[in-house]
Amino acid sequence: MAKQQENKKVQQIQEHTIDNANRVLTTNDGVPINDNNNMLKAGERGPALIEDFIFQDKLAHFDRERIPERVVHARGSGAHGIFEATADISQYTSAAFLKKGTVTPLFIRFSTVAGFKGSTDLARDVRGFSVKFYTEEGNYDLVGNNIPVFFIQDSMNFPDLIHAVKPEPNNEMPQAASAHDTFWDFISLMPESAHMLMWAMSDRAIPRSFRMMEGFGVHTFKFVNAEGKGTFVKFHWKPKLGVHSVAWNEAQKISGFDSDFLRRDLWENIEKGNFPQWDLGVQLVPEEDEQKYSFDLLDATKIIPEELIPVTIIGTMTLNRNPENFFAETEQVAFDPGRLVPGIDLTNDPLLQGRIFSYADTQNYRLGGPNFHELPINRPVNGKHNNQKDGFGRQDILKGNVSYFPNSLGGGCPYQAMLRGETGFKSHEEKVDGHKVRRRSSSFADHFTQARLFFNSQSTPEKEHIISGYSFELSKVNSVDIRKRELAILNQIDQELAKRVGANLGLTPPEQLDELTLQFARQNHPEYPIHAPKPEVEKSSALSMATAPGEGTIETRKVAFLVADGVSKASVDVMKKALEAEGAEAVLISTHTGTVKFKEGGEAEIQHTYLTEASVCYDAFYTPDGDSVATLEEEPDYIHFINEGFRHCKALAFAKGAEKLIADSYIAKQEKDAGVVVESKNNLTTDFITAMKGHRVWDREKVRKVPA
Ligand code: HDE
Repeated sequence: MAKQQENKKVQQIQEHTIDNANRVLTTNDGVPINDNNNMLKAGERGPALIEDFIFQDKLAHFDRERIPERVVHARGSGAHGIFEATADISQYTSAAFLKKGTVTPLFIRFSTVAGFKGSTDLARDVRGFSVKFYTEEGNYDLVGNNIPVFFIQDSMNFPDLIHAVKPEPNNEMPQAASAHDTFWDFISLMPESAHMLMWAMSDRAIPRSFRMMEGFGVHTFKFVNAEGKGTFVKFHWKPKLGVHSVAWNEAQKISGFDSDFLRRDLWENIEKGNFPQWDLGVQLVPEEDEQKYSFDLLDATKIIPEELIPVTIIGTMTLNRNPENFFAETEQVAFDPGRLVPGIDLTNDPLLQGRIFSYADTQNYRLGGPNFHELPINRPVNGKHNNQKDGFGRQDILKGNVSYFPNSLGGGCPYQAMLRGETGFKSHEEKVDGHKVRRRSSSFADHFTQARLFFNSQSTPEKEHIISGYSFELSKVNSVDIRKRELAILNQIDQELAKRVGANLGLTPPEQLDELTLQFARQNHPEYPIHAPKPEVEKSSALSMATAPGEGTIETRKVAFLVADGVSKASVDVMKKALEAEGAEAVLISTHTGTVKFKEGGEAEIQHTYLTEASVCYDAFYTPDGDSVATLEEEPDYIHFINEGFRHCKALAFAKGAEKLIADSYIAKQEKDAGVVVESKNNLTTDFITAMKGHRVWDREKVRKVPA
């Protein structure tokens, strides 16, 4: 296991960690068990006896092993790590963990939203990106997503959104998929979802790795400095490995070959010591500028374009340790955007406000009562001291006879921070003056400008993928009315987009929004549709994965070396060495497990075969020289491997003697392709590495005719 970093949280968790090595098996009361195979019976063939407390102890616990899965974000993967603050931002926030140089332990959980706990990792979906910082001033949870906006603006619509996207209630289908009628019915009646849908239909919703995703706090929050001055803030996590996704056809196949693909990728890389890192960045808006922009900062369906307000990096997160136990840590971790620390506060974003109720409420139910804070993964490292007591599963043992405030018998303790000249958490003082209303602000009424900004900011292949994404999803919708309703929304964003999706559905996009859509939108904005204000920014390179930061590394990328007995060791080694120097990983795939025999003598261990692995689990492919080439020529699964890798626009390299294998594949039909590296014409290693650095040769899709 990778070396653990020592910190307070690691120590705290270790105190609760059990090691069974050299221990006798006991009951839950610690009584050593003599026989764990047989129930207590009246005679060898007789009935079981009710007095068998050992059997009861075992079965009663087993019967209660399951807890409710999370109502959303049920499927997740966690890791421990640290955050190091690297910039002085004390003029904006007094948060102690953001003080330059401070190192804070943390736990992260990535998740999909719609699927059940056992569903696939590569569903088209938003990914949760939740971070719990165990700061010296208590736990701070930044519970975000890998997409910076959300489907809806007001919390009141959340249960409906989730009911619409989850499997349909009559037959519980489909699993972990938004491509069905109820989702698009809801979405097409809610034009405020237009921007989020654009992201969800893009490749952002099918990440190559959790390690290669951006994270966003989504809402606008507030920093508060020592003088009590507030500054609006949006949080961004920027991955050091760049932002990368798989292709949709690939995602569907990965789901079949390895539904744990993203979980495995995270786990294995942390085990190997490839600790993933993200920079934490902030966009800061002075309070005075709250009303300055064409969009409302409190509207969670809007971003602040980075061209308008740049992202300032304030620290780095490193994930360096896998959990010891999935249930105890990843399943029982309880995130809550209402876990704030001094220096960070909420805003009046109506989506954020509703979350403040929902998370603690759901934990109270899911984790069986009010003492979930005492679970090791949730405990603050600075201890908790209050007068809350009792309840199911209480673990802390409170000393003394005082459990109320104010008191004199306990010396007034635990004391209120202000009574001893300390600050503690103080809500930011903000003037609030209004009528009690159930209404939507008119500043929330523009639904299409930023959807258009997103679409316009994409590269050509990314646009094509968005068109395919909508076409796939809407083709799975049975109701033609719903399809048309959504096409009308697309038509408000971009006519070409609507036309292309329409053509795939055999429909002409309606000019105007559907009457039903208008009817619903007018419930919030009677004057709908409004004349949208002119945006400050019409194209943003930060929104495209093709231009997002972090490009150009192949660190931790997995390259399949396609071999068979008789492969040349020299040909394997030269590429392996070059790739490993760049931090990539070579994985030998052969016709059988065990070992592969080298032409020069000697052998190497094989973990994967053409039967057990598929091209979709790899980033690039190399076929070395040797007698293996003759075997591969006869191996249909090998041909399928390279055809499919080619179809998914990945880099392929062929050593000289292996080049003839191209003739048996569809690669032969392409004239020129920067991602196909052949030793006779290229520099085998450096050109292959350059091709891999581009992630994918998306241009290949234009001429793709590969039936893989
Ligand atoms: Fe959540 N969300 N959410 N959500 N959410 C939950 O809390 C909820 C929203 C997000 O890894 C639940 O502990 C409401 C936005 C993540 O454990 C629940 C609303 C964003 C996770 C809940 C939202 C998120 C959750 C289910 C609208 C991005 C996984 C289990 C008002 C900023 C946390 C749980 C983890 C989980 C409610 C909207 C992100 C039911 C009511 C916006 C990453 O409390």
